[in-house]
Amino acid sequence: MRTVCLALCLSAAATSTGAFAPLVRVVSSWTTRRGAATSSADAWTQLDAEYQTVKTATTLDDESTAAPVLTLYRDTNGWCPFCERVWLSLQVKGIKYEEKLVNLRDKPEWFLKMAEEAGHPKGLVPAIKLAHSGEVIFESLDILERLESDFPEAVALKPKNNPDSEALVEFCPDFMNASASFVYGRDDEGSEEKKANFFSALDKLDRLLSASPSGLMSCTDTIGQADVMMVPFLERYRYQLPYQAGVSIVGGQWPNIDRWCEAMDSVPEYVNRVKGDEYSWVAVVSTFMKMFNSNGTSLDPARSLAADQADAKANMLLESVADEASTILGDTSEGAVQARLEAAHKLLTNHGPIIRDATAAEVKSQKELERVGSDAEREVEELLQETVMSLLQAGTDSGSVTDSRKPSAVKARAARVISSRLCAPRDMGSSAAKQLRAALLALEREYS
Ligand SMILES: N[C@@H](CCC(=O)N[C@@H](CS)C(=O)NCC(=O)O)C(=O)O
Repeated sequence: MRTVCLALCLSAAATSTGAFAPLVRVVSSWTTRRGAATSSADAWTQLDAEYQTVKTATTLDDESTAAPVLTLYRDTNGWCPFCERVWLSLQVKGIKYEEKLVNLRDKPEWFLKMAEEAGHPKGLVPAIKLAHSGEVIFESLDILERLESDFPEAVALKPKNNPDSEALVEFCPDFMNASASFVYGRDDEGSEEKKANFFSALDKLDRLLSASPSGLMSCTDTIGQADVMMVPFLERYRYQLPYQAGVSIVGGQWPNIDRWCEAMDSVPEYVNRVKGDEYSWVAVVSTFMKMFNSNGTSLDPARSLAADQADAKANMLLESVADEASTILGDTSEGAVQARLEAAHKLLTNHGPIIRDATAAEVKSQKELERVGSDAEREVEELLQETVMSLLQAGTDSGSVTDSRKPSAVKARAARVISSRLCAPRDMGSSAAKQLRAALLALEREYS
């Protein structure tokens, strides 16, 4: 699967230089080419051919074609923190896996049967199935143990003879308890005490992290067990707690937590596929607040203000991507090129559902985001085709030359809707999402 190969691709790609020169020749004006296509299907076929050419020019020969050694079962939305632990471990260890996504609101029969047979009738995710034996393992921590023992040749995550890192692993359960009790129980009794416990857990985490030369909890240059166990939770707290609870865990009293966030943000296996990005976490805050509001659907004034602030921040984040679009799309690093290919591939393989979502009359999520109307399917399709071309041309000479565009309010609106709907890591990795948002929002400005 492509997601599995990406990390390997990127690290090996760092050694190849000048691989992108052919791109200037392979991509030509999309408007001219689309004009020659006789149908929308033809246009997609042409774009797919362009994509294949660019991919061949930029993908390394040593991309592994080995069969997956296990299957990972994780949630469809990419929100489950326990799945994220296992997912990230697999990426870091470089273990080849395939994925099966499980809709937690309507679990498939085959998954429940598999869980029952494995002695886990509740059927919680994550789970893995080993290809060689068919053994199915549930519970994130048990899975992490098995990945460590069953794949001794892969990168080890458990600390060895590293007391500072061991202290961080040991502290994980206490930190998780103190944080969960505050974050998910702050409206119950004893909220001040829960907050004090959470803050002293953050103090301790910061103190323990001060011993790490790299800033990571592994206390080495590569991420380890404590990083993998904690990041799914700290990622949410970092982006959502300012709105949900008026607490910022970064940018204030815990400098080593800041340092850890920075260190994690430079780990490709995390950022390129597994990480939930800031926009996605902030954009769902108001929905989560309404969903978990004990008074039904109307929020009290303080919560309502916090929800509005989160929505405003989400819009600001999109605006800053729009402002920086040319820099983002002009990035010719291997990581950026692979991210653009990932984004282009998603549009090529998934344009039907994206068009339906952008033009739907009745929507199930982000209901406040007004869609473009069901009569605009053709324009949305054209916009997506132009976006693919812009992703393939970005960073090349052709990328800086834009076709002159007639203003189109529908296309401009569609570009905004699709970037707002884009959720990392549900739809793609955060690096690919950044490139796709930049391409869409640059087009939004051109069409406005
Ligand atoms: N202790 C489990 C917890 C897993 C868990 O709670 N998974 C949730 C998703 S975050 C789930 O599957 N929920 C579905 C359900 O409750 O039916 C682990 O570490 O793997």
